[in-house]
Amino acid sequence: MSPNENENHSVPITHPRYSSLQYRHRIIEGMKNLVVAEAGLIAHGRGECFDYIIGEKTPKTAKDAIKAAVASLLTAKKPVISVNGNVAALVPNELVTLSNLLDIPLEINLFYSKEGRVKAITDVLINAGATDIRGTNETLMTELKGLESNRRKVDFIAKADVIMVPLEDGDRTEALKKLNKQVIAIDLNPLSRTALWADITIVDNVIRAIPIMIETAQKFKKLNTNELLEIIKNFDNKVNIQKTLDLIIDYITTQKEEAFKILK
Ligand code: PTJ
Repeated sequence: MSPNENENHSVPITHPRYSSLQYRHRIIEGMKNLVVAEAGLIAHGRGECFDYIIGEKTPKTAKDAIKAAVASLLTAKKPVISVNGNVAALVPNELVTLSNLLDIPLEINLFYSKEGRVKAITDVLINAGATDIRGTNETLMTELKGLESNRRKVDFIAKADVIMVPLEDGDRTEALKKLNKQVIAIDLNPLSRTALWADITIVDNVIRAIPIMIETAQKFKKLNTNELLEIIKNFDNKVNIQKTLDLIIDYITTQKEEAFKILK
């Protein structure tokens, strides 16, 4: 669902930041319903700030990373998509569409443990049509080595070879890498530890990146394994992050020139 549809709000549709404010509203509602952690509001604000300096649109570098990510998910033996409160509040339908299209489980994995949160997120995913949700049964959980936060408790992630982590805090990607797992991150901050440790880093907003992943998955499902492996082989995450940082510098330089035209 686009934020312009079916949402009751007090923000006029003509407001220049209408869409952005609608997503804020989803995060706030999510917090009231236990889906989003209190800190999720702050995380969202940090994301907005980074989104601003990439021009609030998907850069070419993110599109290239998305191609490698989808190829990687399609060729993986045991892929999984990790779900936290923010992503469940922002793009539940898109997340479920991607999971169903690629036949990949969604695993709820939270940094902030609080009574009722897993149930609230499970309900959101079920309402969006999810058929394979993991991370809900404590008896199936094991602990990831090298991680002390609540994120250490995992189910299918322990067995997975490729893990997609849309929008999250620092140290889990590092822990997953030390366990020889492949990590795909979506993070608006190209300098975060998650972004730097991941094998494939999509520097974009999850609200834009996941729909593009869906389109890409529809196309790539027609490719054979060798073609998909070639896409992965031709992708260099280090070069891609460097190019993203250059793009940010260029954007800020242009914005500086624009600001000077207004400043007296
Ligand atoms: O639901 P939980 O308990 O698992 O907690 C989730 C949050 C997000 C609260 C937790 O993982 C956290 O505190 O994360 P951080 O350390 O604030 O990091 C979040 C990262 O995601 C930052 O690098 C943000 O720039 C980035 N980010 C925020 N919003 C978006 C985003 N990246 C992509 N799309 C966004 N919409």
